[in-house]
Amino acid sequence: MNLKVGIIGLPNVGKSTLFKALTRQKVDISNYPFCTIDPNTGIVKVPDNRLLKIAEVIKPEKVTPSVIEFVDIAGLVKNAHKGEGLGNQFLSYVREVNAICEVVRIFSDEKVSHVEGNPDPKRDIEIIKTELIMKDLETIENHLIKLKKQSRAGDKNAEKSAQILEKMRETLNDGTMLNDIEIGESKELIKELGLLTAKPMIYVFNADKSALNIEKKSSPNTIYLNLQLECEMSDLNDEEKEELGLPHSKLPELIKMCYKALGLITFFSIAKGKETRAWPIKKGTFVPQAGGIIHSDFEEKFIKAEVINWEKLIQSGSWNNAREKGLIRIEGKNYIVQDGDVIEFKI
Ligand SMILES: Nc1nc2c(ncn2[C@@H]2O[C@H](COP(=O)(O)OP(=O)(O)O)[C@@H](O)[C@H]2O)c(=O)[nH]1
Ligand SMILES: [Mg+2]
Repeated sequence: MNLKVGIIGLPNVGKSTLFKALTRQKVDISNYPFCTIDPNTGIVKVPDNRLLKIAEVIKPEKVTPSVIEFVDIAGLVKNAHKGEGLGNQFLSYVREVNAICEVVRIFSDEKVSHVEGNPDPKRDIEIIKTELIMKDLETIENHLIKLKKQSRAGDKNAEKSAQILEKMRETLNDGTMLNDIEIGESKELIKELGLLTAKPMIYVFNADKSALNIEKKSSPNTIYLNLQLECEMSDLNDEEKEELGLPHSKLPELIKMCYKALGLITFFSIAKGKETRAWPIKKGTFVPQAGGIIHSDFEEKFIKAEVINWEKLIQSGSWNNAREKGLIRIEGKNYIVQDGDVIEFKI
C-alpha cells in the first residue's frame, strides 16, 4: 500500500516538530497490520467527517479511521548526493516513501540556527530540489550504462528504455523535477528505479505569526503552518484550545492534502453493523482487490458486493431502509470502487 509520506527539509526547519504534532495522538497499531513499526515512523489518523456520519446511522460497536504513515527523515544538506551530512542514507530513506512533505522554514529565531545562515525559502527549496535531481541523475546514469550494454547485445527493450531514460535525463538537466511532467511511457522505469523527483510533493511553509499573512498564496500542494504552535496545541483538547482562544489546527488539512498526494481515495465497510471503518485504496481499484485489503477471502472468494454511496445511506437513515428503497446496488468483479462508497462484500 502507498501510505508513506516522508518529511524532508534542511536541518532545523521544524521537521521533527511537525512529526511530533502529527503523531502525538496514539493509534492502536494492531488495527493496521500493514503499517511499518519503526521509531522514525508514525501512524496518523486521516480525518473524515463522512466516517462519523455513517457511524451515526449504523451505530457500530467500533469506528476505525483510515491512516497514513509519516516518516521523520533526518535533515538534508547541500551536497548530500556526494555524501555530505547523512548523504546517501538520507536519500535511500526518501526512496522508500510514496510522497514527500517538504518543510520550508520561514520563521526566524536567532536561538535556532540555520545551516545556510538565515532562512531564505526560495534558496532553501532550490537546495533540496538540486539534491533530489542530482541523485536521480546518478541513478539514471548508472542504469544507462547497464542498458547500453544490453542494447549493444541486441536487446530491443533495453534500447527503448535507454531512450526513455535519456529523455528523463534531459528534463532533469534542465532543472525540472519528474513530477512536473507527464509521466506516460516513463512510468515503469520511474517505479523500477525509485526516482525521487517523480514523487508527489507537498510544501509546508513553517511560518510564525508575523509571517502568516502570506497565507493568501496557498496552492493545492502548499500550506502555511505555525509548527511550533501546532505542536503545543496537539497536547490540548478542543475545550482547552477554546478557553485559551487558540485557533483551529490546520494539521487535518495537511493530512488530507498528503492523502490526496498519495493518490488515495476512501471506501467504507460496516461489517454487518459491528465495525464502521474507512479504508484507503488507490484510485481505480476493482472491488475484489478493495475487499482484499480487509481480508484475503473477500478477494479470493469474491461473489458480489453491495454498494451504496455514503450520502445516500445517511439520507436513508439505515442500511435496511436503503435496501427497501432499492438504493443498494449489487456490483460484480469489474466494478471500480468510487470515493465514498459503503461496501458489504459477499463471499
Ligand atoms: N520560533 C520557532 N521555532 C520553531 C518553530 N518550529 C520549530 N522551531 C524550533 O526549531 C528547532 C528545530 O526544530 P526541529 O523540529 O527539531 O527541526 P528539524 O531539524 O527540521 O527536525 C526546535 O528548537 C524547535 O522548537 C517555529 O515555528 N517557530
Ligand atoms: Mg529533526
